[in-house]
Amino acid sequence: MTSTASPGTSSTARKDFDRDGYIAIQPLFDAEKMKEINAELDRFIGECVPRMSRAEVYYEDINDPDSIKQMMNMNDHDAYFRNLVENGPVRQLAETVLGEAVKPANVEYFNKPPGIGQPTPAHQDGYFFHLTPSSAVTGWLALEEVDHENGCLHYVRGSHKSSGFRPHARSKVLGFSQGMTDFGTPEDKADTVSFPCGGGTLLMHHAKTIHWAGANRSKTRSRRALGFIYFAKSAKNDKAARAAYQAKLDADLKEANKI
Ligand SMILES: O=C(O)CCC(=O)C(=O)O
Repeated sequence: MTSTASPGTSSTARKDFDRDGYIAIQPLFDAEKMKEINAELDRFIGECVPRMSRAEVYYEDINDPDSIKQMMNMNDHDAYFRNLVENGPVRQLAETVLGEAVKPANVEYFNKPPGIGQPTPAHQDGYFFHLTPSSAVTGWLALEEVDHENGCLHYVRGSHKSSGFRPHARSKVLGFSQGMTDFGTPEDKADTVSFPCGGGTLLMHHAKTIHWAGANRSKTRSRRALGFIYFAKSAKNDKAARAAYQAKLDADLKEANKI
């Protein structure tokens, strides 16, 4: 069964997060701040994308520059997004739910362009973070109205409590290199919660929380969001393993003419 979630509040954030593996703040940012963030994103695309590598900007259609589906490391390229991940309320929330100081790791852009936006396969982010323990969160900020038609996020409630990771294998979906191979058990289905939400909503999930999203079935609406990744200060980060994984992935995607 898929149910629609009720929003959490910041005062109960830690408790809700520990129980469910995610929280929702609806909204974290008001309409004026969202106008600013969306304008800064447009500026970023015009100014920064031309100097970013192919491995940092993915297109749904490699021949269509208007079909950006994902961007990585936005904080490395631009002071506005660096400040947003390092100093804003998203970081405060990450520290609240993890109960310790965090290291901002990445700002990503997740888009599903109208008509061609692919589904996001079920996965656990920590599978490719290479952290021990896998103590990290992703904040996911809706930049516009998101619903079942354009591809809202779904979480499997409580899935962060499992001891290890579920099995993953290479997925064919650009931007989500690993997908779960055993997703869809009766328990997965019973515990799935969907998050249609308005622009300005912030969802935050644990690195072990199973999540996925549908394709964008709208012919006219995009589905744009930002991801803010934070590692717990106490988690050990195997940078060499992570870099080796990324280098192999980049080489494979290049060979397949996907980037
Ligand atoms: O935006 C999406 O469809 C997926 C985002 C995601 O996997 C994440 O934030 O970890």
